[in-house]
Amino acid sequence: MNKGRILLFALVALLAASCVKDPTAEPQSQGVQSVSKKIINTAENADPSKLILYVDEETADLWANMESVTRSGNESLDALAVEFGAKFVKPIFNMAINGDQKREMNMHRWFLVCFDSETDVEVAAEKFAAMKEINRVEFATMLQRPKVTAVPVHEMPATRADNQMPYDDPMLELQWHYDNQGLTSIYETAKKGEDINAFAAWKYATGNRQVVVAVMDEGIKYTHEDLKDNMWVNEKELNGQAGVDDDKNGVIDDIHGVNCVDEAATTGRLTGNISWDQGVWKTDQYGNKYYDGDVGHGTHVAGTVAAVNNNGIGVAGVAGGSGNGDGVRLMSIQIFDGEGNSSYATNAAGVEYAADNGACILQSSWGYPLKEGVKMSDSDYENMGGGVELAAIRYFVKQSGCSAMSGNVAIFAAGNETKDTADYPGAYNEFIAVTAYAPDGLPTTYTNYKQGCNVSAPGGDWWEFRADVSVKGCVLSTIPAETIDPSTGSLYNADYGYMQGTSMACPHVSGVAALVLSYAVENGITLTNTQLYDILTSSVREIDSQLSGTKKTGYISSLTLDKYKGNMGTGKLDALMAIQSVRGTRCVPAIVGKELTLDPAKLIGNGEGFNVKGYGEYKISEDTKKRLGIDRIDTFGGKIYFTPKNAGIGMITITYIAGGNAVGGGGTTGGKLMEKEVVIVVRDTDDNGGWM
Ligand SMILES: [Ca+2]
Ligand SMILES: [Ca+2]
Ligand SMILES: [Ca+2]
Ligand SMILES: [Ca+2]
Repeated sequence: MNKGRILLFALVALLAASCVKDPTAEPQSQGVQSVSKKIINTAENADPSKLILYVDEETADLWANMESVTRSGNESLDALAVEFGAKFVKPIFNMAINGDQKREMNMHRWFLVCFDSETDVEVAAEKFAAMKEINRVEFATMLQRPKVTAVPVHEMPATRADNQMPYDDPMLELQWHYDNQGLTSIYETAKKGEDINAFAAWKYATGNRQVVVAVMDEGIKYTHEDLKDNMWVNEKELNGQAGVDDDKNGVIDDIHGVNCVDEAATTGRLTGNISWDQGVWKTDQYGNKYYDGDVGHGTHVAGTVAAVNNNGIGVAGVAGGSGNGDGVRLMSIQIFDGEGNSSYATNAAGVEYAADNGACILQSSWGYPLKEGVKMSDSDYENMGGGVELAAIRYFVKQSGCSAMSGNVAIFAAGNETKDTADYPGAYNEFIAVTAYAPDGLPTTYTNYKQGCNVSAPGGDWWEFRADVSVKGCVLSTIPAETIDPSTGSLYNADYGYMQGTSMACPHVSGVAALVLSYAVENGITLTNTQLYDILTSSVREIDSQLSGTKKTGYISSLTLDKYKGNMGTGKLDALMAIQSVRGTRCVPAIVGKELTLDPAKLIGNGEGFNVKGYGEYKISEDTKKRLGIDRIDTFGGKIYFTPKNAGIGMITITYIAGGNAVGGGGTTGGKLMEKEVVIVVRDTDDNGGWM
């Protein structure tokens, strides 16, 4: 087992400290704020040629219309621009689209200044911060590349019987994260049912073209055989002229999304050139060669959200459709390109692009960890800089990219530093941060937990006991074959591969969010983004009862579980429950081997016993009976009784009489006969502390 492959699947950037309140707040007292307090972060890990400035209203208007970088109309600022060799000053946000709302959110006041390479930006920052027109100065902190590698696998024929599988994608049976059969061939301690319950959910929703998920990551390989049909397409650019911004959205030739790195590094401009296989070989200080470049992270994440389902090839995606051109669409917001990374400034522009071009979910498997030893508090986060990025994400959340939802949602990976705090920005209470569990339903060794973490999803785990099969406990998805595998130095040369990380857990939640919205679109239901957040964090199976003692994670290593108790978020996201929540269907917990009583009076309203009577009739599918191991069902006094023998989730429709004591003669008068769908969630143990 190559140790180098195992760790560091997070995007890492060191943080810097100083002190200012709300990232976009006005200075508390005009003119007397000290220079140091206006400089939010440090130049560590920042783009050395740029500064991000938040300016006052007057300067914002001057700079928006400046003739040249040294002729803005403000002589003292112009003098500074000359002194430090500023090449350009440009607004970070595109005020030509939705400008009124952006102005209301003060987005017109953020500017990017680019300097000559000889300029000392730290000195420049001091000078700019000393100007009364400048309210904030941020160094353009760069995201750090994901230090990860995929383990490539070639497509292999299916072995599970067709009738056990919802779709014909041959590798779907290896995607335990959708439907975990508890196979030890996949993971030594794998447990049946530790998955997002996708198969059951797909009976209700599989995807919808109206839902656009922006994947903010490496570029998506949009030509991938198992992704290309679910790519978002900007038709005007597709059918337009090369080199021309045909749809006038500010980006030239943006057919499948934008690149926030490449040209942005020199001009601050986004381009439409998405790539996924750029990189260079470098030599470290000890003379060792290493690869610095794309590793397939973005293509892998995209496949989990929406690889094309039921197309007879490869894998399936959570919201990849049913094989009828009905998957959700993937927009590529490229923040890594070869050895290059995006910074706060270009990230912000990328998020704005997603908002202005119809995305409703921001899938963000990246983040900035807090400095070691720093405990999370509001002020700590504000010390990081990133105010411009936060402004963009807040703007994204306020837009509505999907007709079925007012507002959008942003979902982040919690991070992989095994720390008790989610990475920024997912740690903010206004965004979801996703922790990762292994095929045994227990926390992974790498996942962050506790503060700021909201919900858990499968992130996968290496297994070191049996190296030959260990990788199967990771998440299987699409990868670009022509990208270099950093661990071998040769090309992946395969279209599918395994990766692990909260980066892999996050797209499961984005995928379920996309499924819920697809269901809403198709059933004429409208939600608010707050409701969707609520659905994603409350449609969960509990995890805490499993979290005591230790878990073996290798020959000699083990993981202490108690510290994760209460700290993995609300629980493990269940796609079926999430869709049922939109439908308003009640979920009832049950225990393997224990008799369950379904009393209609307790399933209506708040369950306190309403004036309804059971009618003793029910509908249940043979599939559900078989799956939950229900051999017989008894009815007595209008109640329904049965004992499930297997863990799992199933649906039963019960009949009850509302408003009256009995159905009249022949069933045509008296109380109204009603049907109610109930989801039965059967677990293995009864010490589960009440997941409802
Ligand atoms: Ca365009
Ligand atoms: Ca064009
Ligand atoms: Ca497929
Ligand atoms: Ca959070």
